[in-house]
Amino acid sequence: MIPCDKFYSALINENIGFFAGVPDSLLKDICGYISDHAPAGRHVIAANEGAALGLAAGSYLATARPGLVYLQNSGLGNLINPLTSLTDPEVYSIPVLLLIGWRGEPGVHDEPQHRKQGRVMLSTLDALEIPYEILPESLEAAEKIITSAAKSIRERSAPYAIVVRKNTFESYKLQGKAPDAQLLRREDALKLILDSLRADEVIVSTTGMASREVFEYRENAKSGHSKDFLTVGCMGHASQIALGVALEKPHRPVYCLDGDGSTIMHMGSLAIIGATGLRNFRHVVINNGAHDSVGGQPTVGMHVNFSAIATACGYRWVRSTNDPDVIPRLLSEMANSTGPAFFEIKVNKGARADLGRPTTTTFDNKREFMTYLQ
Ligand SMILES: Cc1ncc(C[n+]2csc(CCOP(=O)(O)OP(=O)(O)O)c2C)c(N)n1
Repeated sequence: MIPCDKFYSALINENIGFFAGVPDSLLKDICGYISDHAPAGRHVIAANEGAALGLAAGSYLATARPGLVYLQNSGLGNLINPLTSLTDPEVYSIPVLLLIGWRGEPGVHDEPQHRKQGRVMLSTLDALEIPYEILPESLEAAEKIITSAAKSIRERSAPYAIVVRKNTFESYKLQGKAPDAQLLRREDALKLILDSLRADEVIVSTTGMASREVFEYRENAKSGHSKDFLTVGCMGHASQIALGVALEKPHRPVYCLDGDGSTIMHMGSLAIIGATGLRNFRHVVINNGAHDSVGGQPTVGMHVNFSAIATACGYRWVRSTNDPDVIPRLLSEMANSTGPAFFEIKVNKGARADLGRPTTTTFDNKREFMTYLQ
């Protein structure tokens, strides 16, 4: 396994000192190390992977030094446009090193949302004409890969990818502040929301642990899963899935249970929601200021005035709180409000160590949800 500090030093030795990306569970140790050690202004946890590539391109334009963009392979889709129309040798020809976490590697057990992407990732890189190397586990071999990758991006003035398998990096614990004793955890906030739902209300929950917690809540309550669409993949799009449902079912209240990282990833969607003026749309953003599901790396969530944004986008009922005691009252106000409604609940990051995963399939989930809506 590769120690994160040595990997980071090898990058710095190659004069790759600007970092941007969206964190990944498989890269959590190296992402955590970069978060704690890159100097201010030289590391940006980006809104999405395409934005990260934009940042690295901008840094290169200003310094002539290539940067590193890290991502989970789920984010390759977000990267394709800037890879083909910005950094590509036929456009601006900008060197950048990609560090890609390989979820869904064939032969390695993974969740359904990762399998296709895992299978087609190398052929996607081939199709994009991006050379790559799979990172070996030994430090010495890894250092050689970094050297040859750095040479390749400079000589070709184009991207090169290093693909990272599960368990390649040694563990590194992200530094963090102690939890705020006043705040709930995401799971407790979800419980209050789910407790408050009325019989005909449906939800679309976001990627990561939130959907797993919703699933477990329903299991424990033995209430079935037919009112929930669990967006296990496709990070950042839960609100638009919920909006599509809400448009088609204008008499049924539809809740989107979102995360701050997911909301920020495609924040333009808020403008679209506001503009629809849909009375039955209710957007709850559970803000823990982190990409909690993949290692807890910070988002800018706690620095964003989501309420002001939602209001400016045209949401009609907007509230934000970090006070657990007022959440039930505000949920009940939201249930009686004319939407689009927006409710930000600030919580601590962190989850139960024994949190499970959905035991039903994605197909069951889709079928039951559709049957319920019909
Ligand atoms: C396009 C894409 N990029 C990255 C990921 C990896 N990923 C899964 S969940 C998650 C964090 C989500 O953060 P947030 O919405 O704030 O929810 P939290 O985990 O904090 O509850 C990330 C980065 C992904 N699934 N898809």
